[in-house]
Amino acid sequence: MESGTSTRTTCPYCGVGCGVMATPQEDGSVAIKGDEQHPANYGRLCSKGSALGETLSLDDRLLYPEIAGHRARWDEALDVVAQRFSETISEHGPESVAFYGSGQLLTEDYYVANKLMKGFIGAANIDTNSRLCMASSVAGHIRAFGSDTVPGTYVDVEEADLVVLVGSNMTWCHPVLFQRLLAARERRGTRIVVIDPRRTVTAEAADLHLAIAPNSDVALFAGLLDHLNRMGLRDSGYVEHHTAGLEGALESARECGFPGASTATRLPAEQLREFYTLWSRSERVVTAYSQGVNQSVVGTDKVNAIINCHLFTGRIGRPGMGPFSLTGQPNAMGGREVGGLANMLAAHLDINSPSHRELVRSFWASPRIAERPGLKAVDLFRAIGEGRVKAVWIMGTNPADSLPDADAVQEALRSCPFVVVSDITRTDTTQHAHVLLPAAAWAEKSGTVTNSERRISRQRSFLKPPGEAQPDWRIICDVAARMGFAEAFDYQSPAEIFREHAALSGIANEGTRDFDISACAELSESAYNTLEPFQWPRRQGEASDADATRFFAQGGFYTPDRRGRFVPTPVVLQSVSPEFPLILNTGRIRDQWHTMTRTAKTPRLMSHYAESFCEIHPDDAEAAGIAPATLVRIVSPQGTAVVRALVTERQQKGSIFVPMHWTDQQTAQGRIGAAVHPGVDPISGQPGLKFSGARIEPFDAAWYGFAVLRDRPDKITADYWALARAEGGWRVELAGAGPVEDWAAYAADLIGSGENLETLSYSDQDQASFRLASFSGNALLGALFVSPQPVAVSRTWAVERLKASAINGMERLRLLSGRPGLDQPDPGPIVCACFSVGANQIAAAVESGAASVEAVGAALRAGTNCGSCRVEIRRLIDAAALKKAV
Ligand SMILES: Nc1nc2c(c(=O)[nH]1)N[C@H]1C(S)=C(S)[C@@H](COP(=O)(O)OP(=O)(O)OC[C@H]3O[C@@H](n4cnc5c(=O)[nH]c(N)nc54)[C@H](O)[C@@H]3O)O[C@H]1N2
Ligand SMILES: Nc1nc2c(c(=O)[nH]1)N[C@H]1C(S)=C(S)[C@@H](COP(=O)(O)OP(=O)(O)OC[C@H]3O[C@@H](n4cnc5c(=O)[nH]c(N)nc54)[C@H](O)[C@@H]3O)O[C@H]1N2
Ligand code: SF4
Ligand SMILES: [Mo]
Repeated sequence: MESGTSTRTTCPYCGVGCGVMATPQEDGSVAIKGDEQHPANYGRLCSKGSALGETLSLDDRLLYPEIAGHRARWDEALDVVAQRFSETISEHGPESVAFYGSGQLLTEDYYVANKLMKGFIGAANIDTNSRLCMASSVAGHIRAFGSDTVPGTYVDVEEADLVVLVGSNMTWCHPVLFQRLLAARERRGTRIVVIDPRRTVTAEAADLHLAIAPNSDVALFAGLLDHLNRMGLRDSGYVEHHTAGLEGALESARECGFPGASTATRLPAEQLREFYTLWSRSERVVTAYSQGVNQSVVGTDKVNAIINCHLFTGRIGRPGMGPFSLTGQPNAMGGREVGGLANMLAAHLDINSPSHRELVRSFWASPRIAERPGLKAVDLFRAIGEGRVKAVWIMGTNPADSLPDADAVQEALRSCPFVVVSDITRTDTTQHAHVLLPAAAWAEKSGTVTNSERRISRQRSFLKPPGEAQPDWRIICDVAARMGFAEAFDYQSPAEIFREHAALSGIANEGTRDFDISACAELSESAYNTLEPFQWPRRQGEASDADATRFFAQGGFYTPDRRGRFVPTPVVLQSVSPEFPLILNTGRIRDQWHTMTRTAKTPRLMSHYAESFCEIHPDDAEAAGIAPATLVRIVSPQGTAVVRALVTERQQKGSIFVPMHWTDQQTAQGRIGAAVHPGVDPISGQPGLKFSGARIEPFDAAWYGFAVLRDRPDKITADYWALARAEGGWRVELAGAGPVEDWAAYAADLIGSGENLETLSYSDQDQASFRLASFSGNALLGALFVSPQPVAVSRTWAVERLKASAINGMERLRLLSGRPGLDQPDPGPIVCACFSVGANQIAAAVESGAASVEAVGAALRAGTNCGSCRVEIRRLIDAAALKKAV
């Protein structure tokens, strides 16, 4: 793409699906802006979206195919993949091979992968990381609606009087939608309720936070249904004409009732009552939910307990109301449309229906079609470990970290006779690959994605793939051709695949299936290239000017009798064992994306949290002998992880929280997936990633260290380390269980050594504390701080020294002492990633009179770009006010 030309594309991170304008610059960088015309974001971007330009560097990218760790030609690599898959199939049958894909693949990639597996290999062993993400929503939708349909739109979030966020940390995970909600609240006084065992930033922004006991959502909503019934709030017309099965659901609701809900959730009665009253009185209510609902062994029941309340009151499919599953990944929804899950067929057709199977088979003109559902993610990797699946192709996902019981997953991959991985960089998963295929990345790929509100948007390439990287759809088609299916996979462009996908959605549909984009079946290349974002359905022959599409206001469900279903949701209490008495909850932070293969490339995004942590309630920390900022070992029956202790009352007693993001690429023992329990919801097969039994113990550190480094170290020798990119270099946290003999030698190993370096060092008598800084000319090459306690050096300030143009005299001594001078105020931990504004700077602005988030923004710009940090700024203002009051 010529520099200066803007391309309209879509953000590759969350399911909000924001439009992005990417403009390559003459210096090789790319300017990123929100697309003002895109109906998901109208120009806004969050911290991750805004930093996309910084993730495009080619260091770490895979540039060439590899076989057994050695560079190979594409035709060699593709031959090996096709041959090994074909051999395995002919020897052991089609179910001995599998694909494991991702909600981050584009619809076109996904479509061909699914077609190859289900129609040509003839098994349904294609599953995806969406199993870890959306499966319970899909199953809940299908149980209630007969189809996997999200009834509402983003506009509903803005037009509601009450928005209930269940198990959603929307401030951090769907930031632009959250900003839209906050703007709507300004206009219309929307009430926001957050249901989350933790006091998250989202909970702090809410009018009411229900810190329920983990996994008690079913009881909360069963109790609500009972309350609605007692209050006579049934929409009798709707229930009578459009639904079935109410009695069973009411019975389980009655059994639970207010007392049951109260016991299970452990909420104060008046809080529970307040919530029930609010929900009852607000006709315009949206109940939006995410992983606190889906990632549970009772996830599908949670989904249906929520939907039951909406069906009962007829609050569905009309402006400002409805249940709303927030999809996680940029194309989780697109993956569901093409049938990327092992228990689905393409185009929302049913794999269990012989006529649907025949319909797809004849449309594809394929020799066979999968006869039954395939293995779901957790079972799939178990089958690999047990040798039942002998060849697997992993695309666009990192199961060695993101699956529960992740050490067992690594073991399974190690034992698997043939592993193919398509990725853009090296990960904990790629190290198990017999064949490694370099995929084109976001900036280089073209296709479509579907966001949480069923809106299909184009992703458009604006850079050439580096080295020999290829788009996923092409890699899959090339393998298919080599397996003997050239004709069926002879696509010349993503548009051609999209047309076929659209055509399939309309075949024998006639309103019997929700997913229908048959109006796009004839789309020309140029119409595809200029395709504007649109919401499905878009049926052939129907006007395409609808600015919002909704489902089910007038019934019309996709069950055989077209009635929606109430589902009984009995309350099953979850418990932990005395040996592993804490509930380990896992999830996300604001500035990282999953296993960090892209977001860890940007210093800005690494400055919010530079290492992993474990939120622990002060009482639990004390009982386990864990002091703030020390290291904690999390132990479960599955495995262990070591991270920093973050002692906070935001965490409820009895539970701990660890982010899912850190891997062996960034830290020594921080893969929390290793400690996560692999139990799944029996209906959806989705693992309960938010609830594992665990215990915590102190990691006995003989010493702690912190270093800033200009160059990435080749190797880090420490029992604990966490490495992060920083402006001008790297920062690393360290700790060791045993003594280090020679700190100067240790520092030289880490920082680098050379002839022309000037080194200053300091150590106390028993060598328990040690500091060293190395300079090359005027500039800092690296500094190491060691202490028997967690190192008390300002990280932000020390990191800033790396890019200081000249450090001389006094400044060198200050650096060694780890204390900023008065003329170099310490910004403190970074709060606003967009403008790199630290907590100390915000506190100083508050001290000098900035009493609102707006005033802080006016003084420092903090919070004025993406807005994702505004709740954290509010928290600092409130803390200062509290300090004044006491
Ligand atoms: N910054 C960032 N944003 C992302 C992503 C990312 O990696 N980083 N990933 C994207 C993806 S794929 C997804 S799936 C979404 C996930 O988005 P979210 O679901 O919002 O994020 P999580 O942090 O996984 O979990 C949400 C909350 O569920 C709470 N929770 C735990 N147990 C329970 C429970 O029993 N009941 C209730 N009610 N709540 C509970 C947790 O405490 C947590 O705060 O985020 C998307 N957006
Ligand atoms: N403990 C715990 N575990 C969890 C969760 C949790 O809350 N707690 N959440 C779960 C959820 S909701 C999700 S969605 C998963 C996410 O987990 P993963 O899917 O494993 O995480 P990612 O880091 O997004 O992995 C995407 C991979 O695709 C690569 N990639 C990027 N672009 C492309 C491309 O265009 N083509 C190809 N071939 N590769 C590409 C990236 O480099 C990266 O290695 O994690 C799940 N695991
Ligand atoms: S909210 Fe942020 S991460 Fe999600 S799509 Fe928009 S810019 Fe990307
Ligand atoms: Mo997800």
